Amino acid sequence: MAGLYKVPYRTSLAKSFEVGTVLRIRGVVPKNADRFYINLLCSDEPDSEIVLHFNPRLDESSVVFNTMECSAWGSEERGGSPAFQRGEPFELHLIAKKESFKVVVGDSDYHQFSYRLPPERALWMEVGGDVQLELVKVF
Ligand code: 9QG
Repeated sequence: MAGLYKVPYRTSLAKSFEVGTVLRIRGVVPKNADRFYINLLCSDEPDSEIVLHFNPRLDESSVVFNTMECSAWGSEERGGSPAFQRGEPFELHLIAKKESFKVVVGDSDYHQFSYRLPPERALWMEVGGDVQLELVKVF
């Protein structure tokens, strides 16, 4: 079933993702999902650097965090216990803290991803892959 937002969903941010910014996303993981991603991007160009690549992998029961600088992926960091499940709705918050992105899934702190690129370099965001997207809010 389609979500309220057409995926891939890409939008420019009203202001840069500086410390204090919160991104709230609600969606549903389709029953046959393998992977989806949320990218915070420096630009709308195809070779944009990626300040945060947040990549739930149902096919690996884990979540990969990474950056892309100069068209190359950095080293992958993985979150702990599986936070997403096929066929289940989810809500997550990506919060720009002083030194890291804090990711909260549902009511639980899930992971802190220390900055490799300054968060305020993120001016665009994109959600893609196997996900039904119901709500995107930046505040
Ligand atoms: O696999 O890992 C994150 O480290 C790559 C994936 C890639 C990222 C990357 O193929 O997939 O998750 O843009 C891409 O190709 C994304 C969706 C070593």
